[in-house]
Amino acid sequence: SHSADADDDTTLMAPTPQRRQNDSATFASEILEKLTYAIGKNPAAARRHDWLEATTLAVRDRIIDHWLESNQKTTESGEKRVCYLSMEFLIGRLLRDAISNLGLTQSVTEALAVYDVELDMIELLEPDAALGNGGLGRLAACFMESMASTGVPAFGYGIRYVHGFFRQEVVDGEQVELPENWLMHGNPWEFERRENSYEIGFGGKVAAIDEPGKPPRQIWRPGERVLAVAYDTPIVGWRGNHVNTLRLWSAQSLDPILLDAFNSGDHIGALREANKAEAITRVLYPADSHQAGQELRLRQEYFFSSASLQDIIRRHLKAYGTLHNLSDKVAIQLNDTHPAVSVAELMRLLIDVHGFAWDEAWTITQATFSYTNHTLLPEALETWPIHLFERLLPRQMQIIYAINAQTIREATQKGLDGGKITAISLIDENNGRRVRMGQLAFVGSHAINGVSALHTELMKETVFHSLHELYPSRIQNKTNGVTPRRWLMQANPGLTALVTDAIGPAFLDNVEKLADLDALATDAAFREKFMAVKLENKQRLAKVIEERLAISVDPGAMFDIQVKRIHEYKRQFLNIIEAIALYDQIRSHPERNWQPRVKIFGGKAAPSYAQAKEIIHLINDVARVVNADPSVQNLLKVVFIPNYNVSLAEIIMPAADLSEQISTAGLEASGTGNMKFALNGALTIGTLDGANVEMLEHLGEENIYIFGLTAAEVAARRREAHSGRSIIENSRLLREALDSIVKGVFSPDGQERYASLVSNLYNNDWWMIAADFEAYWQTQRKLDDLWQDTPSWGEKAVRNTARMSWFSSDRSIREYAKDIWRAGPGAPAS
Ligand code: Z57
Repeated sequence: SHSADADDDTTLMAPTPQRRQNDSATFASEILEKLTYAIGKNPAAARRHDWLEATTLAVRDRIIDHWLESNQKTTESGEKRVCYLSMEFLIGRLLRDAISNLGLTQSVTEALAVYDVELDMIELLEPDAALGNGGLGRLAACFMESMASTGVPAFGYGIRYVHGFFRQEVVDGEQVELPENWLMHGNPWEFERRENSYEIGFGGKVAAIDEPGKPPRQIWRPGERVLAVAYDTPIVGWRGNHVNTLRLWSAQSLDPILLDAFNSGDHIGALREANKAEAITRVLYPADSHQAGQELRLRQEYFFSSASLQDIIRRHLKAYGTLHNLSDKVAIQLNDTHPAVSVAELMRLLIDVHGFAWDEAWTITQATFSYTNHTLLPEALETWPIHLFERLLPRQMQIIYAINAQTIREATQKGLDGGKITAISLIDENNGRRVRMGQLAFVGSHAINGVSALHTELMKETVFHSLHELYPSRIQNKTNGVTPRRWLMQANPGLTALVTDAIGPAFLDNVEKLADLDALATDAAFREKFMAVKLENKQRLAKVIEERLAISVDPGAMFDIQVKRIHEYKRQFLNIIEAIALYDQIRSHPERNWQPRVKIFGGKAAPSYAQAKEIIHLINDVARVVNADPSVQNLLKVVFIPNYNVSLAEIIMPAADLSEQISTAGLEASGTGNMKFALNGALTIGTLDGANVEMLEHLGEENIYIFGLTAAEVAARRREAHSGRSIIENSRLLREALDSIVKGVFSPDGQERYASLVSNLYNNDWWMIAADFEAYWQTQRKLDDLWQDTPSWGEKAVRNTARMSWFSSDRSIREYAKDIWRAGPGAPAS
């Protein structure tokens, strides 16, 4: 077998004897050495890309020193490891992150200056690793960084997509998707571990084996096999104290000769198979909070789950020679249901391959897994048709039936009735028999968590109501967080310098110290410096907008920003309707005291999500008309920034005055953009949804602008079959704004373009846009008033930065480590 005894890990090697010097002269000579001997160029011939690569390689050497030490330490101490299984890791660029966490910013900058090269400039040439869609993938990346920073030994396990999230262009106001190719110039951060590959099977048959004297067993004989090859990227924590591994799997065909034999001499057939194998990790599915439902997607899920479990088992057996104590040494976190098939796969490996009896296998499985739920949206809950599941994974399907039978038996014993049994069942019988991955992940885990307090309560009341009744202590809350290294220190060096100057550098190691800023919120001189930094960040963003879109915006205006995936529940539509109403009002009442605003949007729509694409089109149509109208020139601009991604977010978050977090209450599980904005001193206009609720608690109600229906009120209106018609008829502002859309004011070339978008509000208003419009408008006008009062705005902005430290992903990770994983510093020895 390809995996037998393969010994990847850096873990058994001796620690490197030498520690490299970190002064700028040493760096200058090492960069030159890389340029010469790894790239084959001299400084005169080097292009900017060559400098990037040489610098990356020189920095990488330092990381490797720490990486080997971290692995060695974990292996020797026998500490428990966390394995974070995630279909997505939305990493972004790594060079600045690595340099900054290693404390090398100054020496690398000076070293490059020797060759007349600017670090800030070559950093921009690194491709943005976009192996994720949005919040879920970015959370996984923040968690990887925080696990390294807080010293939790961890592996991230995922997929090495050849093509990450698509690149978005806007052509004639519409989204166009272009393929992304992040590996085009190679990837200096990754290490291929050829020796670390596993066979992954699909299809075929299950045979019952009945040997005399032994209990009968099932054996899976797959009809297809592909190879999973590991690629490792080191993830450096703050001050380089600990380095973890992100292990991504790439699909390769088995040895072509083997395949040829497998297909009995059919060479062309063998090549076709090879292509099919490699297709598994070719591209990231671009649907966020929406289930794709394709067979290839299920193949991806099983492929990376099985490879990760085989790897975990191999490592554990090597160290302990038995799997009985697996859960003492490994905690596996399922990031959403995408890796939920792992529950059945671990059972298969324990029972069929390692000879465990069912009950012990189940005890080990449950003690090892835990599961994070990220959404309640019915269209995002994963289910797979039984016939597809059975054809692709016949043995796992049998195991799922057996888990289901066992669960239903338990529920019946505890007296749950028919309706509740239906809700608990792993098989949905109402939509043509489907496997429910949420139920599978739930029953296979000892802990299940939501990502904000509100979301966790709603999980108990809705999707997992009956499972919660059956297992009342399993669901717990772990509110999301963001890493302050990337989202404050790296993205906002101006603010970081100012804060260091004001309260000292302790907050760099302990972000809670940011609270010391609170006392400075009433200090006029400090506030002015704080707002001066904000202005510089806005100038930087204004420059990007000018360069990319040829729109000039005034950095003195209020930057009102909504950047996130485009989704009906996130209500970019509500925001742009407010912009239209504002446009109308400014023109009809030019004498009023309007405050200059720039409304900035960014985000991608799933390629198959028609309404989301219409909303992008509308925003761009409105932008074109408003920005060309001299009557509102300095008071209102509308901007849609194409291709929103992690790197753009790093420029956008620090430049916001106002953060739009306006989802229909009850639908945004947490939000994490909301945290990045507020940490960087933006005020929030938002609904009582997701983590906004907890931001309100931490910030105090005078420092956040909350409006609109609550989750309970939304649910009640939906039960009453609420529609927007009477609300629209009674609101002149809203009616006129909608009329202008329908009349084609923004789409003279396409009169019918937005007819259905608008008629949905009259007939249904599912997302409560009409219902919340008036409250939203009024709250925006309050913010206009506040904008005029510079000291008050500044005071609230400072308090936002001062009071957001609880939303650090270090805090989230410490909670997971203590309450779910029992791992990391301070965990009881096992
Ligand atoms: C995704 O990005 C999220 C949930 C999903 O079910 C899928 Br699929 C993708 C997001 C939520 O919408 C956010 O509210 C949340 O902050 C984020 O996951 C991280 O938990």
